[in-house]
Amino acid sequence: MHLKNPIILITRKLPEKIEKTLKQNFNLILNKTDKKLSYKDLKKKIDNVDILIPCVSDTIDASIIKSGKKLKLIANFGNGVDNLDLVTAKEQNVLVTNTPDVLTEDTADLVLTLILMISRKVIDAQKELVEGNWTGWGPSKTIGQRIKGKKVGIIGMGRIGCAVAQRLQILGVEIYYHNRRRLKKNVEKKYKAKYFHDLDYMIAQSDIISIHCPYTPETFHLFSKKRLRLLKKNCIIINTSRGEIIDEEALANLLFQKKIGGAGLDVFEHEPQITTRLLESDNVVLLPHISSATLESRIAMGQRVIKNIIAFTSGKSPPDLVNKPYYD
Ligand code: 8YV
Repeated sequence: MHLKNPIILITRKLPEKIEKTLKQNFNLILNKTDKKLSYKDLKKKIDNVDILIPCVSDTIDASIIKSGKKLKLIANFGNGVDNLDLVTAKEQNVLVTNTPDVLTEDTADLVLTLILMISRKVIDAQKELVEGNWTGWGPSKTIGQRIKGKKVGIIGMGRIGCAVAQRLQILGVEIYYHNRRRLKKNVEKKYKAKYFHDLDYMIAQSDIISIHCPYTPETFHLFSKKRLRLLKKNCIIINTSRGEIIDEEALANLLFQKKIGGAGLDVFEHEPQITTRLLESDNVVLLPHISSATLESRIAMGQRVIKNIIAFTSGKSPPDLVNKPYYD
């Protein structure tokens, strides 16, 4: 189906270059202030829209989708699609696309940053200095953990998990992984990664854990209060995937009581709210969901969105289709 002069709603401010390209080809409803649209506003604005470009900060539920009477495509600006009701989209014959691949490397870089920062207590060390408490070098000050030789458990060995494993190799760690499906032998060999079918067994052996699975009903609180208790006393846990995968309150309590080594979190269960106890713990690095926040990633994500829209409006199948229509 060719779609002529579609109206496109972009919920947030995208890179100038991307908005400019879209403007040359389509009728846009922009969000110049970048302020998150309220649920009510979004519902009203979507009424006459053919294509929606939402972000992770927008909850596109059944009611919003059904309010888009002309809605035909949701071209998500992001990889994860847990913010979208895929079932309703499919029922309403609304196609959904995402932006895979283009944010893999930047996300993996941030994982490495978090591992290094926490292992070497970079934040605590800097705090001592900037707060004027540094009295000079001391042999037992700000003692971190050596990374070499540690066991790193990766949960979800997809694109990002593999990119993390690749980077970890130069640090001389042992790489463990747990995945829905075991990787092919040659891929395991490439990343020197050892497969563990039993997640509990793997995490109980790991010194560092990094989460890279998508958020689905099955992975909600995958790290439950009970499972978190299996973590080693010095274990560092990294989450750049989705906050809902960890029981944040249970994790915050463990960190606060120093029952685990630390945490590097770029995502939270109730963004932008953060469990107070996390803020009160000193063995954490907490970031405001910036894993893919580089200009290069953002532009590439936008270009991916444009590619999907152009394919769709010219009657072709968009390359990054997440849900297939019933009539396929
Ligand atoms: C993006 C992300 O910044 O793509 C994802 O799944 O979590 C982020 O890195 C976000 O989705 C943009 O909407």
